[in-house]
Parts: sequence; C-alpha cells; structure tokens
Amino acid sequence: MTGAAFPRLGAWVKLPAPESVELLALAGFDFVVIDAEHGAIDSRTASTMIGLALGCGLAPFVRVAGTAPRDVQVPLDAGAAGLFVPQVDDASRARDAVRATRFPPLGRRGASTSGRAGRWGLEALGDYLRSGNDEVRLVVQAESAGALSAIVEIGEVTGVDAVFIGPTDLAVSSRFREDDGRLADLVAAAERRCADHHITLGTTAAGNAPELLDRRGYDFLVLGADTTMLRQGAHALVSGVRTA
Ligand code: 3PY
Repeated sequence: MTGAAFPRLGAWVKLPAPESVELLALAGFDFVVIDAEHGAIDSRTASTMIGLALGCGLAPFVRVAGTAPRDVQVPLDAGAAGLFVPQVDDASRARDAVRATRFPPLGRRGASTSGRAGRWGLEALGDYLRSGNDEVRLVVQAESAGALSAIVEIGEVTGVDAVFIGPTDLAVSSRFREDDGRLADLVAAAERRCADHHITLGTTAAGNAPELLDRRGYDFLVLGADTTMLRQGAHALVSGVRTA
C-alpha cells in the first residue's frame, strides 16, 4: 500500500540464528525474509531478528506459514516491514491474506500497540493503525500454474503490494522440471502481464539477477539463503584444499 519503491535485493534467513541477519546486513542487502514457513525459526527468534534488522538498516520481512491470526499478527506486532504469504493461487486467497494483514476497514488484523510496531505502547493508536495499513507491505507468492494465469487479478487485489514468483514450488506443483521450456513460457507470460499492469514483481534469482532486473522487469529479488551461502562457502573452502 506504500508508494515507496520496494527494497531491491534480499536474502532468505533460514537458520534460527539472529547473527545471520547481522552478517547479511554487512554484506549490503536491502531486506531479509525471515522464513517461518520452512525451517526452525519460531516467533521469539523472528522477533529478535526483526529488531536486529531494523537496527542494522535492513527491512525485515517474514514469510509466514499461513494467514491465521497468530501467523500474521505476531511478526507484524514485532515490527516486520511486511509479510510474504505462500501459495496464493487466486484472487480470493489474496483477499484472505489482505483480511489477515490489514486493519479495518480493509481487513480484520487485531490491534495492539504494546509491541515493537506500536513502539512498546508509545505510539498513538491512530499512527499505529496508519502505518500498519500504509507502510506494511504484503507480498503474495504465486507458485502454481493457476496463480501465474491469475497473476494480474491477484496483484490488483487492494491491499496487495507485490507478487513473488516462487520457482521451486511452481516447478513442483506444475510437475515441470525447473529447466523445462514450458515453465519458462508460463513465467515469461506472467512477467509481461505484470509489466503491462504495473504490478510490483519479485522472485528468487539463480545467478541471473542482472537479466531479471534489467530485461525481465523484476522490481526485487531474493538472491539466496543463509544456509546456501554457508554450504557453498564451506564447500569451496574444503574442496579447494582437498583438490590442491
Ligand atoms: C519457491 O521457489 O517455491 C519459494 O517459495 C522461494 O524461492
């Protein structure tokens, strides 16, 4: 709902270690997505990570497991800059995500200024409600062929700020291999429709970030995960010595 540009370069935080957030901030990312859909990050750890990210100048998003009040309200009251909601296959599911995330009249998020989002009770209720509705970003994930066909209807639901194409679940749900040309055609058609309708679009990059940003119209990218960075860095170190 905010008019400001979406932060551009992000990373998944999958390890339940708040220090991951500090390391990613030092690397120069603009935002992190704390993954509470997969992995072992609980709401206590997510809250600590959100506070650290804010202190480091990183925008903290949380990918929630679902849109039940506890999935949504706990990270938002902890100060998350926004949510990623997985598996949004159609406009009706997008409206569910809006209802869970936004305060009335758009939604039915419960209000409490006693958390970080309400500056621990210092924020006036009106300011807390305004920032919850105007500044918190709602990103819905399109991860099925149906979601890609309905991407404009999904992206145009009032209260949705951006659509994020999830390539892995898309490949799994459509039963195409990730390198299948038919999958690439589906994604390319969705990219064109988003560009035509000015829908803010993101995805996970796989070493092709410049192409996605400069030629395919993406507004923001998740470049990798803390787990992958650790695994790849560790592998490079060990294999460099073993093959020497
Ligand atoms: C997916 O690719 O399915 C994701 O959810 C994130 O990359």
